[in-house]
Amino acid sequence: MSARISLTRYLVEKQRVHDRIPSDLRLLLEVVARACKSISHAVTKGALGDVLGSAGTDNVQGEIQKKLDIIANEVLIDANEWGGHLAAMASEEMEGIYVVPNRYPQGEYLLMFDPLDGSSNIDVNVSIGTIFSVLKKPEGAGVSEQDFLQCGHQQVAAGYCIYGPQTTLVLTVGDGVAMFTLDREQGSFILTQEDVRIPEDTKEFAINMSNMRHWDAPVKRYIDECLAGKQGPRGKDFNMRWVASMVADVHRILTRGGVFLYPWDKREPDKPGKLRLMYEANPMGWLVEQAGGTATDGKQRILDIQPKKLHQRVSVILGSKNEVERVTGYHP
Ligand code: AHM
Ligand code: MG
Repeated sequence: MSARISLTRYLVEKQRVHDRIPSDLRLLLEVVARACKSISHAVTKGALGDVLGSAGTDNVQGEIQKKLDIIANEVLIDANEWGGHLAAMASEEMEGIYVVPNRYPQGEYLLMFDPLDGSSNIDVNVSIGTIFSVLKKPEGAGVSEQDFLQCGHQQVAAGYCIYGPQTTLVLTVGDGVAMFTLDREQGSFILTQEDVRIPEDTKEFAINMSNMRHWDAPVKRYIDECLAGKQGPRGKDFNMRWVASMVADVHRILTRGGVFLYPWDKREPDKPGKLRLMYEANPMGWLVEQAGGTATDGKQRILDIQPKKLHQRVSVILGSKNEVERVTGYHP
């Protein structure tokens, strides 16, 4: 029987053999994985664990919080605050940053997360997930929100954990993408795929079609051409998928290719998009690039956008290289 490689062993080897990550970052990733395991347990319990439904509160973005949004946020904070590897955390569910309390040692990393992505799918038993991004804290005393405002290309680790038919942790530390499936009997994540690659071409797109009348001309043109199929300018039939959990849509793209779009639209013209740059677009953009795909906002590489605010929103087009380049090329 070939030896199963656990996430712990994978990370130890990344540190010891490949000298790819320092021990503090290894610990951080182990702790995030442990928190995801615990969120996965809560998700699986569903109604039996009284975790479904609304919490009756709004988050900083004015979105109704679900019970699981809050549970997942607390699990991640409780797991990460005492280990000494972090200086501060930031989350979709918290307005400001969470500085590690004085009673614990301060580390040199910053962790950002969307604790429960795909909130609208929680109660209907469809895949959801946790997205995370890790940055190095800039030199200097203390820690502030400003320290988080780094471009996505400065991330030192990023990933997500999808809670679906399987619980799968997907990770990059900048040398490719690896996937780990949770073995529930053993209680550990086991390496199930390395060197994940996204095919450069695809016949599958993902977009919320109900917003079509609000789109800008370049996105409308791209989707119109896909819909025209074999008889249209693309000369091939396209398939469509939209899970409405970014983790699930990105996971499918990492698995079999495709293109994902959540573009700016005219519903709220002052907002640059729906998805958040720091803890959704940046980590997903980096994973996609690490798997050979491309991620842009229609004009520029997502990872090169200089963030101005923690909860900044952004237009997102990512996935199979040739499709993302095509739709980006349609933008003036
Ligand atoms: P959330 O972080 O509050 O769950 O919102 C983000 C989600 C993404 O996972 C998904 O791609 C998108 O919102 C779906 O939006 P819509 O319901 O407009 O299709
Ligand atoms: Mg989200």
